Amino acid sequence: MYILYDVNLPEGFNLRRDVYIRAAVFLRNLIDNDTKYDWQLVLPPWGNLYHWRSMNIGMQKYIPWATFFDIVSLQKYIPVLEMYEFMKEYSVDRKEIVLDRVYFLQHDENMFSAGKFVDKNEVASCPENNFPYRKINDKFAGRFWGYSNITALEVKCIIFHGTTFGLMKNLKPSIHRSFMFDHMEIALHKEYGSVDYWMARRSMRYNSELYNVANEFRKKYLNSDDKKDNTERPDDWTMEKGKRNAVGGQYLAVHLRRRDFLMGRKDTVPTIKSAASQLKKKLKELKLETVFVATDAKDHEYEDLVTQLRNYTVIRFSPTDYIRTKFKDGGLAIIDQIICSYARYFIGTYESTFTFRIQEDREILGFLNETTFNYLCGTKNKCETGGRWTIVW
Ligand code: GFB
Repeated sequence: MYILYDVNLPEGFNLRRDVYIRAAVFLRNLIDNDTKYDWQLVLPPWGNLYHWRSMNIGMQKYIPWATFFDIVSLQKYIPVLEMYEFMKEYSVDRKEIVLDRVYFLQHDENMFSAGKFVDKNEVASCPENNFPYRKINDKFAGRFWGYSNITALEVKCIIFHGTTFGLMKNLKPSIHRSFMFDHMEIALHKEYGSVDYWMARRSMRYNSELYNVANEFRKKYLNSDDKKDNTERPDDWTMEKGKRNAVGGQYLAVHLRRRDFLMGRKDTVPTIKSAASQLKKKLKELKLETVFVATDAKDHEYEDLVTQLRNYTVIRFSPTDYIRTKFKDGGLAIIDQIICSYARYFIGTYESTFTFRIQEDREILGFLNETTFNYLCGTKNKCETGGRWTIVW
C-alpha cells in the first residue's frame, strides 16, 4: 500500500520539511493501527520551489530526497521510498503510473471566517478555480510533481479540518493500492512537539556528504569540531539520548532572512545597520570574535553587514561550483543550517521556518535553550520572543 502526498505549490523548503513530519507520523500511526497491510510513504521529489533560483546549476526539479537526507535514517522511523523506486515497483513498464485515488484537501473557509474550528472530513464539490486535475478519457491528469506519465483513476475533493489522524478513515486498502493526499499541509500535526514528532524529526538526518562539507568548513574557518564542542553523537539516531551540555564552536551564528521577508514583514525584520548593532552587542556580551552568517541577502547587503562589523571576523559559506551544482539551493540551505546548529549561540529571524529547523537541530544536539531561541529585533525595536518548542525524548 502506498501513500503519496503533495504540498501547496508556493510553500517553501522548510515548511515542506515540516509537512513530511506530519506525513511520517501519520504513516507510523497507520502501521501501528493496521498491521494487515504493508504501508509505505512515497517521498515527493523536490523541485520547482519559488526560492530556488540559482542559475547554471542544472535543473532544480525531480530532486530525490537522498540529495538532502539520509534515507537509511528516514527508514528507521517509517518505510519510505523515492518516487523513481515507487514507479519501478508500481508499474511494470514504468510508462504509465495510475494512482487509485487522490484526495484534494481544502480548508473550510466558513470556519476561518467564523473563527470556530471543529474537525471536518467531508466530500465536497471540487473548486472551479485553481483545481489542478482534469479528466481526460477515463483518467485524471494533474500536476503530479511534474510527471506527465502519472494519472489517477479518481479524485475526491475533501473539506478537511483536523489532524493527520483524521485522514485514516479515507483509506480503503481492501479496494485501493495507492492514495495521494494533495495539499497535505492542510492536515495538522497529530500532536505538535510530541515524542512521535521528535522521533520523525530526528530521523531526518541529512545526507552525510552535506555534514562532511559543513564539518570541513567548521574545522577550517571556525575552529569547531564535535569533540571540542561537545556535540558528538551516534551515527544511528535511534541510539541518541537527550542531553543539555553541548557547548558549540567559538562563534555566534545568525540567520538573516531577507528577500521576500523584507516585504510585508517590515516590523520584524531589521535593517542591516540594526542587525549589525544587535550582533555587536551580543558578541561583546558573549566575548566572541566571530560571526557566521547564513543569509539569502543580496551581496551588497552582506558586504554592508561585513563593513559594519569590521572589528569582528564575519564569514559565510561560499560553495564551489561543484558543491552548488551537486547539492543545489536545497543542499546549500542545509549546509548553512548545519553550521548554524553547531554555534555557541544562535540568533534567527522571527517566523522563518528556515530558522525553526536550525532551532530543532540545536535541540537535538543538546544546547541550552537560551543559546537557541533568540531572534533579531525588527525595525521600531519590535522584538519578538517566539515560542520555545523544546525537545522531548
Ligand atoms: O525555507 P523557506 O520556506 O523558509 O524559504 P522561510 C527560504 C528559502 O530561501 C530556503 C533560501 O529554502 C533557501 O533556499 N534561504 C533563506 C536561504 N535563508 C537562507 C540562508 O540563510 N541560506 C541559504 N543558503 N538559503 C517562508 C517562505 O520562508 O516564509 C514562504 O517560503 C513565506 O513563501 C513564509 O514567505 C512566510 O520560512 O524563511
